[in-house]
Amino acid sequence: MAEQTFIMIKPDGVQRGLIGEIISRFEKKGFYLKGLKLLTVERPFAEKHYADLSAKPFFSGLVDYIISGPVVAMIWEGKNVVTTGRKIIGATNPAQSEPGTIRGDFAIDIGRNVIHGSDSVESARKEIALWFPEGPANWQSSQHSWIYE
Ligand code: PCG
Repeated sequence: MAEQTFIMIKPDGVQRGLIGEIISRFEKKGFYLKGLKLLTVERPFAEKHYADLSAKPFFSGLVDYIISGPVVAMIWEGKNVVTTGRKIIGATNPAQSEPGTIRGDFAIDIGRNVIHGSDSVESARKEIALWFPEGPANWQSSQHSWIYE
């Protein structure tokens, strides 16, 4: 199966009207959207998603932020999508994100960094299983041979 990643537009990205812009960047690159939902998650779910960070001092603030409004959860698919998706998103701290990246263009503070993307193929697998227990959508793009050699 082609590589997949989990991408989430956080509540600030939704409130600021960035959903279309963000989807557009992944879509125009040539990645395929294989899952999409707008939902508000509850505290235990957000704590599970960020379980690896539970010892960090910013953990409870991070969870408050993620449950503060709806998020857009997505599965994106394509060659190298985990690493390339992280490049499209930019560095975690927007102060270090390059212009041209999503965070470089649209964010200022690390605690309001608009978007999340899985940091490895293994985290992607876990995050997709958590957010999309029903699995990805099954469709193939008719543009495939115009994007891949
Ligand atoms: P994300 O979702 O890519 O991965 C973990 C998240 O924790 C990160 O984006 C930030 O939203 C958040 N985060 C990481 N480091 C810090 C920090 O030092 N302070 C705050 N407030 N949030 C952080």
